[in-house]
Amino acid sequence: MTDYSRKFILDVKAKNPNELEFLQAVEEVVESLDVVLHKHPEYRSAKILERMVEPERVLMFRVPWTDDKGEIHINRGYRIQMNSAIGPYKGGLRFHPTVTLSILKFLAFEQVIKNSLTTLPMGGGKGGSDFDPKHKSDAEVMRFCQSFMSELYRHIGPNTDVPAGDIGVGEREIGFLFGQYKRLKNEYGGVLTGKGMNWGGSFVRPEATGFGATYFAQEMLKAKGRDIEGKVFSLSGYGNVAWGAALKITELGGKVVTLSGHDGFIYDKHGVKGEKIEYLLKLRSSADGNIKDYANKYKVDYFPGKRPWGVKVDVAMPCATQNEIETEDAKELVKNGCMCVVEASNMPTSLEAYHILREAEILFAPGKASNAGGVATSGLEMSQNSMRLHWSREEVDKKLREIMQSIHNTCLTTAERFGVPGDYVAGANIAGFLKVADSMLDQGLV
Ligand code: 2IT
Repeated sequence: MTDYSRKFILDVKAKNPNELEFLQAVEEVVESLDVVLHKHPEYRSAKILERMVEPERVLMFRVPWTDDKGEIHINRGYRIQMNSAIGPYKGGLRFHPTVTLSILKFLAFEQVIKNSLTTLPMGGGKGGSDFDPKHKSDAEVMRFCQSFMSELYRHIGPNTDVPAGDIGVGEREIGFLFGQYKRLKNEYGGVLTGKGMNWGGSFVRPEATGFGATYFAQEMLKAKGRDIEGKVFSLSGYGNVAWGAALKITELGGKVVTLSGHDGFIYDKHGVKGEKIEYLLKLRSSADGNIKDYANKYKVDYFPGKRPWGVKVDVAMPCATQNEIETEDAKELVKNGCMCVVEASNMPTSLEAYHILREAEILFAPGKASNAGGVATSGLEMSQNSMRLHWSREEVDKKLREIMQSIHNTCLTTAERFGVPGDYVAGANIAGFLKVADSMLDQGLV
């Protein structure tokens, strides 16, 4: 690493001392950009990277609400408006007790690069709350969402900032948020994505992240003369992303043998398919959401307190959350001859685990590229809202597939151009960065 990059990382650390996840995300990107910054002094002198790690705006607000018994609760709401060089801020809202400023800044930072790769005009943002929707009634979730939007509405809009879902925010929450926005602004528009099909949503948006990651995996395998047909996949999580991936992997002839929850993982040697995939939707809306319930229902092996990465598979696809593949997990994957890791969640692989996988020359797709299908389809939802029309399922799916193929191609050609052929991480980080950086140069010192 050049002195410039080393000093840059130290400065970001000094300025954001407790934001471990944010620092992790920045460090990974700087590792890839070293060669670009070295070759292009104009980005250095314009302090593009220094600007990119400083959010354009951070909103942090009180969210008071009452539960069904009348007790008052106070949560913390956030929106990080990270970068608007190539379009309005765009990115999900996460409702989960682990949400902190560091988590949302890492997600917003990655979102900027991810959105740049989608080919669509979207800047980057992220938001959410430490509110936990688990064990809450619909009425409680509604009151929370209404309170959250009562502050957020003044900061967002179809041409300003367009939030969507993430962990803990699905169609139900988007509905309550949208209803409150409409009531406060007296405006019906594409201010949120992931909307219901009857009120401005897009076909394929629910499936899009999992479908997109599978299309990406298909392209990676194809580039090596292989195919999804007959391949065995381990997935983590059981939510929206794992559900969409299981649907598409199965359709393309692959087999999904694991899923996981906060309680452990299941191994289903016959494959998660058909009705068992639909069952995930039920599991998601149940109060506890233990993956053990799947094991009990379908009589498969259950491993409490463990992650699925020790299972021998061809492709590992993390679909749950950040840092779910750590050093020991990566060693297991290498030992078992896993050929490919495709990140479907955001930053699931720790930096050290990634270095182990890279060392072992395992094909590796970074989430910024491989999970971009979700936000890309959000972009397509925005287009449809702006045009006030509705594309068919086939049309959206075709566009999603073309976008994933384009991202794959961009990663490979960019990696090649900068002397690191086959390095999807470098390709994604560099290509995503360049579009934003050049736009920032064009727009002057902002
Ligand atoms: O991490 C992500 O890309 C998302 N949660 C989707 C964001 C979006 O705006 O659809």
